[in-house]
Amino acid sequence: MTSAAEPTASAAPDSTYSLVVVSNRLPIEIEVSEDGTEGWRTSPGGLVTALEPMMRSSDGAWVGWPGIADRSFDPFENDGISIVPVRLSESELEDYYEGFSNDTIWPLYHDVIAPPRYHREWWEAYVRVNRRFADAAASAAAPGATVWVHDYQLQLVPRMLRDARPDLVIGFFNHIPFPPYGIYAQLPWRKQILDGLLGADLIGFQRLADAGNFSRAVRRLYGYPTRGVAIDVPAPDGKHRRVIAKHFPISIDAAAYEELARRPEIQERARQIREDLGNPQTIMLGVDRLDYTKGIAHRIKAFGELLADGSLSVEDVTLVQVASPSRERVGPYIALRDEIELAVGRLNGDFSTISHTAISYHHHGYPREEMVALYLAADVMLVTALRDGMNLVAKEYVAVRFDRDGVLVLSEFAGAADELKQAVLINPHDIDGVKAAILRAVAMPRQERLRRMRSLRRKVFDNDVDAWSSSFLRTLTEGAAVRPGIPDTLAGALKDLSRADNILVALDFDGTLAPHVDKPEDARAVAGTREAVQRLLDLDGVRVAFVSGRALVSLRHVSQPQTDVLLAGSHGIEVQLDTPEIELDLVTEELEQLDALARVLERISGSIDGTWIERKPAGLALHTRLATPRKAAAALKAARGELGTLLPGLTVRDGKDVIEFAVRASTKGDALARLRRHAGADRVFYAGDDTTDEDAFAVLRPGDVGLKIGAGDSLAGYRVRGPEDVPLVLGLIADARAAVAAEREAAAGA
Ligand code: GDG
Repeated sequence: MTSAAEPTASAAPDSTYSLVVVSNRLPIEIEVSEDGTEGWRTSPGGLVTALEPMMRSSDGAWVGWPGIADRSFDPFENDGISIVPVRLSESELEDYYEGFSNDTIWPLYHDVIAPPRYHREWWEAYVRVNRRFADAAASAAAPGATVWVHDYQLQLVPRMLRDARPDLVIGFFNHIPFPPYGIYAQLPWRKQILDGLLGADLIGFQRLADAGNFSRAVRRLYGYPTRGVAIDVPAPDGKHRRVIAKHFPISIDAAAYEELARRPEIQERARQIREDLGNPQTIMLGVDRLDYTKGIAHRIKAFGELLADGSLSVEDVTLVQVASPSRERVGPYIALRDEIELAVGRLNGDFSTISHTAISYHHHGYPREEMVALYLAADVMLVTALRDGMNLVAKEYVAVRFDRDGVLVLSEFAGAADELKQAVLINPHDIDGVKAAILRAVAMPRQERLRRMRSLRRKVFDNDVDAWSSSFLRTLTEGAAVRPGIPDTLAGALKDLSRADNILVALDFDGTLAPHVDKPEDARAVAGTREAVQRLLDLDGVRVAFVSGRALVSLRHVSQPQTDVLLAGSHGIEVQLDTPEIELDLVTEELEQLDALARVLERISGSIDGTWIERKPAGLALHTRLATPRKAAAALKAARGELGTLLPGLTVRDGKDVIEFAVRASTKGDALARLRRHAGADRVFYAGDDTTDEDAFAVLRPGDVGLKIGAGDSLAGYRVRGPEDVPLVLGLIADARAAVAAEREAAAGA
């Protein structure tokens, strides 16, 4: 399970890490061998596995506590990842970790299953330690780096980091639930914690409901406007900073679990476990940290009643319960261990026989291989959490069952229940319901088991931990990280651009000048666009063009351009360049192809009922919606067949009940090239938001300026957040150009 790795002392951090992960515990811990020498042991948790490749390729550092109190360690490199250890004293561990994290926040966030304890000195230690983590992260992070903070022990770190380093992109992921306001409101430091979290650009939660609870708490306590996943937080400059609060259900390295399960020695171990248990018909399994949130007592109670009423017998069914030691110095955990072990002892005393034990109970941590063998041996997996952020055990069980057998009984109070709907879902508080679910699982026919497990496996493999971390980081770096306002570098580039003799300012419409709307005909440019465009049109040597994938007539309708604006519609197939008429920019050969195309399709549609043709600027569409399926298929086949031979170069697009043939595959890049020629421009500014705009960015030349609107990969050199920023950018071009003109005039006069 573990591998020892010697640190290399040479790699001290130098503030150049572009990805910094911050978590309470480091992914490694110190190991003292018998002769007293110390080494570092990797703990291969899911989070490390998920982030490792990214950390390596993007120059990553991990900031966290190394698992031993009162010891300082210099930063070092371990297995390709830079490690930045944070020192914690024994009393800080008591107050910050065992106290505030595990005896205040943990019970509060888990529906007050145990009463949270509020102590001011715990809170003070929490603030102090969070500050230390934030400082360590701030000094490790390169300018503009991405910092990903994990979990409930570090909720103040995002705000502390943002204040110290406004240049950073900050993400936070909460591994445990976020409670409803009625519960959250108990927390004496409820406003400080929210403010701490709101320092992040993106706050990730396990469930949709958690993100909703968080947004509601922000509305109630701060009154900030929230819309969907977005929260607008007032910024010091009087503007707003957009924070996204969204669910990203965590997962596991499913393939790695399956790989372990396929190993012959692990399968052999699973067989051995069954034999050692006396070959019962059914093995039920529970695997949990010994925690009051996991509903271990509820599971034992239900099992005990089933044994008592004779529905199950110890000859047939054994429950294996792994309760791995956890937080053993925290009061409620000490009491819980006594409670559970009393219940197990009683039940075994009442029902076990010399040859059959009712509950095989283990208060140990096991190597992962042993856990996988247990999952393989278990016919029924019991996850009865009273509240759980996700519950990875449920997903691990599913990943291991490559034989598609086994039944998962899953609490609806575990985050995993949102995805794993084909499990037997239970309310663990309803003991009769749990008993019925256990009986159903024990007796479930093989066909049903296979069907359910197949669907569960699809879910777990489709959304594995890799998908989880990439989706979080993508949202963080592409979306939330687009800062409002105009970057200084863009302003500088626009000044340069405005020195050229002739400039073309070419603008996509939907998503660039106008926000996207549900009905395309309702799209309108944001306020201020028309005035900004007019200022540009009034300047010498500046031309403005609108470029769109829309048909030109539609572009004209929604953009209502001033007469001097050049227009390119249908990705450049149609243009209107200082003429009153739309030009269909087709060469003779293309026009001949269009005629031939029309002749073939007219003949086909004329001979097959329910089909008709639609003319497009550079092609035709054959619609089959009103034809019988057989006739529709015949029409499509004829069209494809005949045109494939006659006009092999056509672009073909299949749609629902329609097939479209075009003689020209024009792109916005072609459109921009045409506009550049027409305007005689030395320099071009192009702004767009869509993937089709990438064709235009691709034809920009040195000195041109490409501006991407919003999130997403782009070839453009600059980016702003949304259409509302575009009039400001156009205003900057106009200002810069006017200044150049004034300079030139002054120089000419002198
Ligand atoms: C928190 C949230 C959320 C347990 N015993 C042994 C062992 N384990 C492993 C399991 C699993 C992990 O520990 C436990 O993960 P869970 O998700 O079940 O629960 P928490 O520890 O409470 O985790 C939870 C999670 O964070 C991730 O976001 O899902 O809701 O509470 O991987 O296999 N592993 C080994 N030996 C043991 O004895 N090797």
